[in-house]
Order: sequence, then structure tokens, then C-alpha cells
Amino acid sequence: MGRRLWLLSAALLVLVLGASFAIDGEIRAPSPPTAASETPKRGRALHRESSSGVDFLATTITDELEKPWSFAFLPDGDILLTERAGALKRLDPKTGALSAISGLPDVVFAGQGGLFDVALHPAFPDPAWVYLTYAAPMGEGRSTTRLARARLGGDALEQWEILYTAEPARNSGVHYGGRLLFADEHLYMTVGERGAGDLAQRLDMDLGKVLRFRSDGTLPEDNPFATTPDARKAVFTYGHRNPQGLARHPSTGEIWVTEHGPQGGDELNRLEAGANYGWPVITYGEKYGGGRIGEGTAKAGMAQPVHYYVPSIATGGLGFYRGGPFAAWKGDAFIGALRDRHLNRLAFAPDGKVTEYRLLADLRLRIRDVKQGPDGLLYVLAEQGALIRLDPAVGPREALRQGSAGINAGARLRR
Ligand SMILES: [Ca+2]
Repeated sequence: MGRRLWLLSAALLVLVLGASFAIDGEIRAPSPPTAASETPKRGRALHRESSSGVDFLATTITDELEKPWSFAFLPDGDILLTERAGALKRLDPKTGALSAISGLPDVVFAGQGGLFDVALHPAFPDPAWVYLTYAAPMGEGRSTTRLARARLGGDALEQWEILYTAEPARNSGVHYGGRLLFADEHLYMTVGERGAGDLAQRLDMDLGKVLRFRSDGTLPEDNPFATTPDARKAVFTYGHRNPQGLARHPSTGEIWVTEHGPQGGDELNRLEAGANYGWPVITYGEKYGGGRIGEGTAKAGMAQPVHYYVPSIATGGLGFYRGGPFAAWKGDAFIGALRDRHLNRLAFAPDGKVTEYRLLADLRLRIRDVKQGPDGLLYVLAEQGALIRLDPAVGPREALRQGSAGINAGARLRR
């Protein structure tokens, strides 16, 4: 869909919601109005919607988190979630019960800093390693993005190991990156440029990079700059601004990344070992308040994004839909939008054409992360404190169109 058509659709959506009636379009039923600052309450069928003919319900599993950043599915069915202030929580999705994990490190919870991602060893629980990234205090007001792991025993983290500390630490509260991904026995980690764009182009620094490790934090010998003099040997790709989404493409196995642009120019990139993604030499964005950055939008030797957003939506986490109950979404990318407050869905045609859809827009949630669960459903984490699951909406289309089932179920189960 073209950008203009998109804007028109978005405007129509607002009209529909404002008038509180359903038409046969993206939205099948009016949802309870949710103020921008309000957390959707725990309950079923809070919201009913459709995207590309796929009807789904949005169910709030918990509404009791504080500035959550990421989550990971434990093999026993529970979910681990990070809160940016420095807490790790265990959630029983069946009951909504939350318990705190003890033994967390000190984090710098200021600016954009704090506790970021959580990832499990691919063979978890044997070994029971839990990997975390966070803004680590480095003295004299400086901080940096750190990777560490500890063993989870019961509700405690023990045997801490610091695996990697991004160099250099800076006196800045922005652009930490901090996303983790296990893929093909490697561990990938993003680091932002900490507000100093030029450092993203320097191979002797970890800032503005995607890094690649073995699961024990050591460096693979086939990393692209392993033998480059003066280069940081962990670097996998460079020229990134603030990459905060990482996912493995379900059919190609490639690693894809989302990164925040400046004013305009958020990007979705397909990573190739050793490639330069251009920041701040090339960008589709501009300075805040206007003004050119760098040399333009393209340059030889610098990779182009698969997709970019002007204006910015403020991209958060990234997850691919690998297939399951939402068959029509198989292979699509789902991206959390923070500033633009929706779940962004990208569908890819064989010829490379990208079509964009905006889901959950009327809930006005700052979506920090999105992942497919082991049950095949899609889980969405909102900075307002909610973990939301998308389920297929079953039942007659006519009932959906009238909205009665969704509204009644939502009203009944809201606290
Ligand atoms: Ca770029």
C-alpha cells in the first residue's frame, strides 16, 4: 500500500473509532477507549481487530509490569520479563501471577538506560544460563552496554559471569541498543552509538554495532573483523544508530535488525557479515528540527535497508511470524512502534515489495517488543506495563462484524 493510501486508511480508522461504530474494514468492533496513559487491564478479548482478513483478539495477560523491555519463554510455560529499572519477573501466563527473581546486578536506570534484554541458552534448562544486557555503571557518570549471564535456580540468579562490556563507556544516557538473539549457536547483541554517530563507523569501538559471540561469550574465529588490525573482534556489522530489534528470518536464516533513525529514517536491515549500514553517512532521516545529515541516502559500499519509515515510528523489538494459527501472516515481520504506538506488520512479496499494516493502533500502546510464542501465538509487550497475546478470533464473521461477542467478553472479564 502506498504511503498516501496509508495515511488515508489511518485517518478513516480514527474516524471510525471516534464515532464508535464498526465498518467492514480493518476494525471489526469498537474497542473500549484506552487513554494514552492507561494500561489495558488484564482480561480476555480486550480488543478485536482484523489484518489482511485475519481476525484476532488481543488478550491482556498481565497489566502489572513497570516499564518492561523484553521477555523470554521458559520451557515450563512461564515467561521471564525484564523491567528497565532493574527487575526480572517470572510470569505464569495462565493465572497472571508475577514473582520477582533475585540476584540482579546494579543497572543505570536513567535516560534510556536500565535493564534491557533477557535470553535463554538454546539448551535451557541444561545448562540453566540466563543472559541479560543492561546499562552498566562505569564510574564518573559514564555507562555502557554490558552482556552477562547467570544460572537460574528456582527464583534466584547465581554464578554471575560478565561476558562482554562494550567499549568505550560514555557519559550519555541514550542509544544503548541492548537487544539479544541466539541463532545458529551464536549470540548476537546490539549496541547503539550512544549519541555519537561518527563512532558507528569506527571499527575500533563497539558502539553502533551488532556484535557476535559464542554462547560462552568468547569470539568466533570467523567473525568478519577477527583478523583486521585494531578492529574490535566482536563486530559483526557496523554503521548502526540505535538497533533495538533482532530476529532470525524463519526461511533464510538471516539475521534482521530494526534501528531507530533520527527524525525520520527508522530502518529494517538484513544483516550480512562485515557490512556497513551507513549511519551517519547515509540516512533517510534528518536532524531533529530539520537539517541534512551526512551525504544523502545511498553510497557505494554501504547497505540499503529492506524498509524504512519516514516519518519515524520509533522502532522497538522485531519478531518474525514463523507460521501457525495465523497462516496468512507466515514470514511477516512484526515491529513494535514506540512513538507511533502500534504494532507494525510488514508483508514481503516475492518481488521484494514491502506492504505495511498498522495493528492495535487504537490501543495507543508504546510497543517495546514482540515475539511469537511456543504456542504459535503472537505476544506483544507494551511499555505501559502490559503483556498482550494475540489469538485467532473464532466464530461467525457476522458476530465479529456486529462486535457483540468481543465487547461482551471484554466487559465481562475486565477487572
Ligand atoms: Ca542505514
